[in-house]
Amino acid sequence: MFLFLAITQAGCRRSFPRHLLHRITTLAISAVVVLVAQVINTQPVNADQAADQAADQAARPNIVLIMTDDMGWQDLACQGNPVLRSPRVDALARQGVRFTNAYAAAPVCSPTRAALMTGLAPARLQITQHGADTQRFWPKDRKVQPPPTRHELPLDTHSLAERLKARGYATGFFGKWHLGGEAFYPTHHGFDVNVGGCAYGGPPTYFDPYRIPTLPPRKSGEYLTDRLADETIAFLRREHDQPMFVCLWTYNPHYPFEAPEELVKHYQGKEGRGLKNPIYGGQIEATDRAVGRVLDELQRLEIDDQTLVIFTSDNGGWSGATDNTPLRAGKGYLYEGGLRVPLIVRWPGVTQSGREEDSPVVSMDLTATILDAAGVKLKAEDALDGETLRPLFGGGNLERKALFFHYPHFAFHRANRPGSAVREGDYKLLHFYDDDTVELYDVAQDLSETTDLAQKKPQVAARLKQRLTAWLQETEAGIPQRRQP
Ligand SMILES: [Ca+2]
Repeated sequence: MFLFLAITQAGCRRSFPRHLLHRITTLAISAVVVLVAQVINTQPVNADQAADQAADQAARPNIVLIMTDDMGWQDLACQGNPVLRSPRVDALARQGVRFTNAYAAAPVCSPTRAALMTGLAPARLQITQHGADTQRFWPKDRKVQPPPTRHELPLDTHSLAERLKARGYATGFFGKWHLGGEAFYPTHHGFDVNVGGCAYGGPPTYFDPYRIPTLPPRKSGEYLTDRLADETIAFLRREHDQPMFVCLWTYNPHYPFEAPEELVKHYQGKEGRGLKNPIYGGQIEATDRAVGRVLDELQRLEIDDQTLVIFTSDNGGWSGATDNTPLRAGKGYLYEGGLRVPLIVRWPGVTQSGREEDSPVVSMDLTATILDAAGVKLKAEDALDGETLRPLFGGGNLERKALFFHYPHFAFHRANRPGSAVREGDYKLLHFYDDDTVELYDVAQDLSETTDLAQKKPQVAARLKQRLTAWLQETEAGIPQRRQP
């Protein structure tokens, strides 16, 4: 109609006076508007529909998803660390639910990031390694060859940001992405804004100028985590008249060791149980400070009671930087030190303050929880590898019986063994591909995984191994191939 009017207007310009033409156009538009209004008014008014719409609006809380990088299970005071200070995250734990058996989807960065963003297991996504699996990670005397892995989040996956954007959310990404180069940046996965997200697995430096392609320098010497908090806060101030989905995926406390002097000072001379490096202590505290500032802003904007806040980490602590005791090993291993992470959920009106929850949960559950909170309904073919945590908050249970992990690679340190793992109830079975052996632990009784029960409980081991094999087949997981000696 408007195209027709425009053509008519252009064609008649020479023979009609301009003011007359303008009047005809205005009258035609008015007629259309009246006609449309009448059609709308003749629709039957449905009170249920109106109520549904109102409920729908209310059912879109803001979502702030904070994920730290390499923060270990013991890297917070509220997790039991005797030295590190984390008052703001500790306070969040007192206001929400703290999970004591939370797992990252993988023992290294990118697979967990991809899993959280899509709700699909790393094995299913075929994103199982931290970036490209380069030859420098392969020991010369390796018995198996790792399978191929993707290191970019494919554009045809349905990301959290895309699904929430379709629900009317403003979407902002702040921090470390590590899911591909420019063509795969957060802005290609449903985020309106990307500050700091790029292909990097760690920052070249934590001090401005950062040399991060998506984060222009601002103030020389400024600390990266403070800057990311500033950018997140600016987004909250700008967009809070609509539901917001904010990812603050801090680069911290990942390598390099760099922290503000005033925070490092506190940890000097305190090395020992819970602290290997005073600078790392400063990095944890800087992270806590940034989280606190973002939480303060939610309160200042009076939207904290309409905001679901999740705090977690992408894999276990790197043993070169932190003390994962009492857990066995660290980042890059399928033992608990590599997989177990802090997890706190504060969901106003849903979670009870100060609760601890010991059900085993995994990164993809957070995806499902967020979609549940936002009222996103998935089609059957879009089923996730996670479950909403909502039943747990009401004292119920999750439906699934086991959690699965697949890391068929050599980590950056080359000291691990490519393997897969399953946790069912209190038992955890690890299967290693180099010599096709299994280990079985009761992680409730033996948190440090010191006593292998595979010989003592062959039936349990066989059952778990069978489950794991079936899951690997169902997800079409890439399996390492034995090399000729
Ligand atoms: Ca990481």
